[in-house]
Amino acid sequence: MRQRIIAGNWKMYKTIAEAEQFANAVKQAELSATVEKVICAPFTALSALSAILKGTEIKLGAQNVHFAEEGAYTGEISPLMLKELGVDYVIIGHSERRQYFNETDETVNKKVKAALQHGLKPIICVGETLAEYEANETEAVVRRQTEAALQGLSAEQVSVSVIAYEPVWAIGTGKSSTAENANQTIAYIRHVIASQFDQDTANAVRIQYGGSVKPDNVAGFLQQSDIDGALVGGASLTVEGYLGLIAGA
Ligand code: G2H
Repeated sequence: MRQRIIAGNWKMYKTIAEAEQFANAVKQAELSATVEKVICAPFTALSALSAILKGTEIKLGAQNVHFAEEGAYTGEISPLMLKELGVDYVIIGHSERRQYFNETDETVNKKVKAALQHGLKPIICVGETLAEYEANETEAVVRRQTEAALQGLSAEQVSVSVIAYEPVWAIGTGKSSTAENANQTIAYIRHVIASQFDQDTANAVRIQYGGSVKPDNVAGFLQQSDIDGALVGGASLTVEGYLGLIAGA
């Protein structure tokens, strides 16, 4: 049985004060124990959130990491530094990073390996652009991205990783994929993992859908056979939204 996982991806939103206000409010709420709950916040808010969320069921995530432990990499944050802050999860290879910050399949793979070596669980993002979708290349793209991201990992490392399928054309646009379409692609990703590793590993890995998920459509996605959760941007930014997503899951 795969535990469902709802992860908020705050992107470049919220000051420390705003993050603290959010966490103090969410902490008071009754949250479903069956769903794993994660907040992926900007680096600057991680320390404050870590202190507030300590001892709660809400886990902390970052949105990027460098692959080296330390070094002359101006402006970067290492997996060791995230671990020290009490971070459990890290988003790797989000399409915004692939699009605006030259993230490649190769750097994604290096970051995934580094995260796992330091006890951080990666949330690995894959997904096709609108042009690729229209050219019927969805399966080829998610196959390439998934195989590259997981290359060189052990089956055990893959089992604790999370994949997020986010069709780029559905991100922040209000256009979500249909639950059936998303499920079909996610089942295909599981099939890719079964070929690359084995069926048990493919059955263990959790695969989220992401792209304009909201409290009122999250249940439809999670009812599908292969969708184990959601990675949510916009709708996770308000306390009501985040609680609604968890309740809906
Ligand atoms: C996709 C998603 C979160 P949104 O980027 O990763 O954002 O839910 O705003 O489409």
